[in-house]
Formats: sequence, structure tokens, C-alpha cells
Amino acid sequence: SEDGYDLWLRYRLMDTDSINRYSPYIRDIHISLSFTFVMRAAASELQRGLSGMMGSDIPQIQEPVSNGTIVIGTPTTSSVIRQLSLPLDSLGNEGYLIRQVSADDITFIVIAGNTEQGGLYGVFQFLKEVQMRKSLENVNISSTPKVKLRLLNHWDNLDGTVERGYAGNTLWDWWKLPDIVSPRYTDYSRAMASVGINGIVVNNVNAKPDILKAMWISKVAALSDVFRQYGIQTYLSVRFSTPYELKETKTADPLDSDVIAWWSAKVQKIYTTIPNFGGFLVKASSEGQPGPADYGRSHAEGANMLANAVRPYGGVVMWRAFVYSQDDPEDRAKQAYTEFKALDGQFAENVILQVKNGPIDFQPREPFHPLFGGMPNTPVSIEVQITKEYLGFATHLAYLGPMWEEVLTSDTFIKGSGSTVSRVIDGSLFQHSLTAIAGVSNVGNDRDWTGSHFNQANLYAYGRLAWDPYASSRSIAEDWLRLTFSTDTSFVSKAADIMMMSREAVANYMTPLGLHHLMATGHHYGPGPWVDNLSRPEWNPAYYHNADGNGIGFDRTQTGSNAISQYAPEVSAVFADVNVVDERYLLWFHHLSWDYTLKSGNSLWDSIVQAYDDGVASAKEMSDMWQTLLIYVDPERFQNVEADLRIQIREAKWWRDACIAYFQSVSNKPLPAGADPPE
Ligand code: GCW
Repeated sequence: SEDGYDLWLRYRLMDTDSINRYSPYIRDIHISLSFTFVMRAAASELQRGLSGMMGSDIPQIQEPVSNGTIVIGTPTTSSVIRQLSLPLDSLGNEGYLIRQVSADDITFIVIAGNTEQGGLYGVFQFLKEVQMRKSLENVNISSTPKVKLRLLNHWDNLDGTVERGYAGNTLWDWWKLPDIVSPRYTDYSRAMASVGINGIVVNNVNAKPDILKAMWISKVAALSDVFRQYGIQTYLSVRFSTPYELKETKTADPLDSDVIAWWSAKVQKIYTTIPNFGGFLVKASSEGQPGPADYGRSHAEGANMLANAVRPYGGVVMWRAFVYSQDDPEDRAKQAYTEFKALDGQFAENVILQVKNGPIDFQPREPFHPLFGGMPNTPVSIEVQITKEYLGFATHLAYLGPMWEEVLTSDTFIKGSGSTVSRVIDGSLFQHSLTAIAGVSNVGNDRDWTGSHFNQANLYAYGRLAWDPYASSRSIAEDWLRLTFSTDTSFVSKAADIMMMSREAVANYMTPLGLHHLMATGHHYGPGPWVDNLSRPEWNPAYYHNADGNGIGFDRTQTGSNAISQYAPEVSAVFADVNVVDERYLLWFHHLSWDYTLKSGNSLWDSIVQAYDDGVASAKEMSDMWQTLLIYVDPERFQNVEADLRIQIREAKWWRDACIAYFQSVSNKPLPAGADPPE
């Protein structure tokens, strides 16, 4: 059935015309006996995919190469590839080349990499070419990832729940592991490798000490054995106080020699059990998690202690910069920069600072985080949230590609114009070779993996942007649609229009014009701008919108928190000026009177109401557009999406009506003429 299980790896039988068109290029697969596991996985993926699409077995062969053979491998494992002396040098460790070649009157396609991993990525790309019905005549494609560590961060707990997960419980069947290894782990690894993911953090950053007990490490090792078939390294989130909490040391002070020795011994055991271990992800001295600050030590001292422990094995430490505390209640948006900027240059060389895309917390729209560009002497990675904690959970259709593209293309101006966030992430701006990108997973044990069909697009887009942070979110959406639903051009263009408008729709009906953090407490589902009684000031929506009888917004200019001073002068000058700043960020940076006039000529109050109405109208439009696509999509998936879109319209109205009712109780302004009245 069309339940979404296959994700974008759908190798459905092609029509006869397509089979005939492809058959001269696709006859058999040339492999080598010296392949190790990664290239063997690649060969069986290719056989499975091509056989499925061609409707007949495309066998793996060792000899001979003839017209229509597909030769796969590396120069070391495949003598055919070695003899062709292909231009592989520039591909690096993970790149691939797909090329049609002719030799000795034989014409065939090669899929080659310098490493088996590169070969695997090439095979997945080749399958996509066929899935998208691209021509193979004179095919010549090469690609190399621009970011070294492309990670999925699972927020999966050891009790089976997933923090901010909306696709069921964890995929990891902890009770049965390590003895029973579900075939689903293989399908998961295939999907991840198919978009270039090469690292999985298996557990929540709010980590439990138990994950480092031998019993749990052996469970993770069983998962890791599957991941490594697909070139994926395994990482763990660790709780900073683990040795102390397990009662194996008297403190967790990072400068204590027993603590240092404990971590070194633990790391050695981990690498013995999990040979492809990649390192640690750490949330420390943040949101109540223990950390070096508990011992009067800095983030750098804490991170470096762990970095020293993993360094002999080539491991890394990804240290999160998501910190805010009650000590400085003035503006939460400033705190990470304030705390970390002073530490630039103090981190060990295998530490990566992992920074959320924006300075607050995965809101529908945030300006880029000032730590991008602010830490020139430290490798800095970006963390985005694929799971939609703040954008409608499982059901709302919100394609996040444009949101990530918006932050990646933002210009920090740190080294003059062109100093984009993507150039910080790919290491080119400050010449860092250790580069990384992290996405908080939206995967669970739901049959469709992500809680809805369109959420699969976010997982796919994340992988594609991790491989190439310069890619266009629209073309990624189009590829995903071709792979997932239909290659029909009118379907692809209309469905891509829906996707491309979806995030802006959500931003409008939840938090228009730069408003942020208006959601209900705890679960974060639905509106709660009226909440103002929580123990920590910066958990209250009122802290962020500051609405009163005069106006609304957060003044982050010089007259307010001056958060804009954390950006380069060119950037802060733009944010500071109400006449210049992009109005989609207006109330992020400014507190303005309800009567303030926007560029449209309308008052701020009328514009807020208008934006909420626009959001609802967009949700309706998306649903109407989907109705026109009925003929292209199987009934099962069509109706699933249709049902989700109905929920989205209803909840868009809920957001609009609740927020406007509340803000109106503060502003005492009438609804503008023509506004869609609340229901
Ligand atoms: O957005 C917040 C979430 C928390 C999460 C935290 C973080 C893992 O509400 O659930 O905790 O961010 O990123 O650490």
C-alpha cells in the first residue's frame, strides 16, 4: 500500500516506454570481489532499485564489461575503474563521478568514488536520475559534499519517547537490542545515506547517565553495525555529570584528574565496542543541564576535557551553544553570544560549537544567530530543527527548505559583503577544515517515518542542504516531489508552489512581522500570547511581545537590549533602522506604537491583523491547490495530505483568532474594515 514507508526510495516499475528508453544503459552491474561492506550495500541497492524500475533482474556480474554494463567502485577495488584513469582527484573522500565512457568499442556507465562511501553516494544519485527519468545519454555528473560531518540528531530517550517527536516513539527498540536488530534500521540507514547523512546522534541532548553503561553501549553498538554498512558514524549525547551520577567519581569537575581518567577509560571502551564511533554531543550548563559552570569552569574547559578523551581516536565533541540563564534576564537573544564570544580561540581543535539557526529557539522566523561570524577561531556548525516543534507538529504542511535557505544565505558581513552563513558553515570564510551541520530528527516509528508525507520533504531537504548549503530550496522540493509522487511537470510545479508558500503561511498565522515565542506553555502546540505567570521570565510569551496599550515588539536596538550590537556594523545598521529592516523581522528588533505606519501605508495594528488573515488565506489556498492535484496522486496519500490540510486550516484560524483577540484586548483597536471576523 502507499503508506509512505519507502520515503523517496521508491523503485516502482516504470512504464514500457521508459523501460525501453533505459534498457540500452542498464543491463548488468559490474562489481568486484574486493568490495567491502559499503560497496556491497551500494551494489545491492543498485540491483534492487534498477530491477524494481526495469521490471526484470539487473544482475551483479564480475566479468565481462559489455554495452550497458554499469561499473561501480573505486580505483583500488575495481580494475576497470583504475584503467579508465578518471578525473577523481578533485572528488575528495566522499565525492562521486557518474559518467558514460567508451572503451574498446564498448559503451557503459561508471559510478566511481575515491572511497567506497563516494561510490555509495554515486549509486544513490544514479538511482535518483532514473527515478526522475533523466537522460543517461552522455551522462556526466560529479559532486562532492561541502560539509564534512552531516549529522542527524535524535532527541530519543531511553524510555522510548522522543522529545519533540511527532512521528510516534523512538525507532530504536531498546528492549530488544542488541539481540534483535530490526530490518527497519537498514531501511533507515539507506534513506539517510541516500541524502548524504554520515553521522547519527542516537539519543537526546537532554541525556541520561545510563547511556554510558556497558549495557546501553552494546545496544548502540548493534545499531552502529547497521549504520556503518552505509558509511554512517555513530555519536552519543552525554550528560556532563555522568561519572559523578553513576557514583564512579566524587565530582564531575572537568579539571579533576579522576574525572579526566574516567572519561578516557570510558571512551576507550566505547571505541572497542563501536569502531565507527564519531564522538560526543553535549548540552551543558543549559536549561538546567549540568555542566562545567557547576564547578566554576568555562565551556571551553568542559569541552576540551571531553575533546582530549576522544582525540586519540579521531573523535570530535559537538558543544551546543544553546544557553540562557536567569542571571541575565534582560534579553535571552543575547546570552549565547555574550557567553561564548569571549571563549573564541580557547577550544581544542576537535571541538565544534553547535549553534541554533537563530538566537532564540527554532521559531517560525528568526534572524540568523550572531555567533555565525562571531567566532572566527572556532569551528561553528549550524543546528536546525527538522521536527516541527514550533511549526505545527506532524500535521501542518510547512516545508522548511526556504527557512534554512534564508539563514544560510544571510550575509554576516563579518569579512565584508559575501560573508554568508553558509560560508561560515562550509569552513571557507575562516578556513576551517572541520565542518559540520546538525538537524534535529523528525523520525519516529510511525509507518511513514515522519508523521506525515510532507514532513518527509523536510528530512530530504535537510540532507540535500547539508551536502550543499548553497542549493536552492525550490529545486530540492521539485526533486523530492518527482521522487516521491510524480515526475509530471505540471504536478511538480504546482506542488512545489504549495511547498514554497507553506512556511510563510505558518509564520503569518502564528508569529507575523517578527513576533516570536507566542506558543502555549510546555507542549508548544497552539497559541498562548497571554501567558505571563511562568517562573522564568523568558519562558513567558509576554516577555517577547511586550504588548501594552501603546504598542508591541521587542526593542533590541540601542534604546533597548542592544542585541543588534552583536552583529557586524553593516548588519546592525539595517536591523536598527525601521525604514530599512525587512518588515518580516520588524517586531523582533523594534517596539512600535500600534499606529506606526508600515511601508504599505497601513498601521501596525491593521497590518498584524492583515498578516494573520493572510496566513489563514494561504492555508486555504494550499488546500485548494492540493485538490487540483488529485489525478496525480494515489488515493491513500492524497487523502492523508487532504486531511492534514483540513487540520491546518482549522488551526490557522485558531492561531489567528486567539492572537488577535488577545492583542485586541491590549491594544483596544477595532478590527480593520474587511478583516475576516473571528469564528
Ligand atoms: O526548543 C527547546 C525544546 C527543548 C529542547 C531544547 C534544546 C532538547 O523545547 O525540548 O531540549 O530546545 O534544544 O536543548
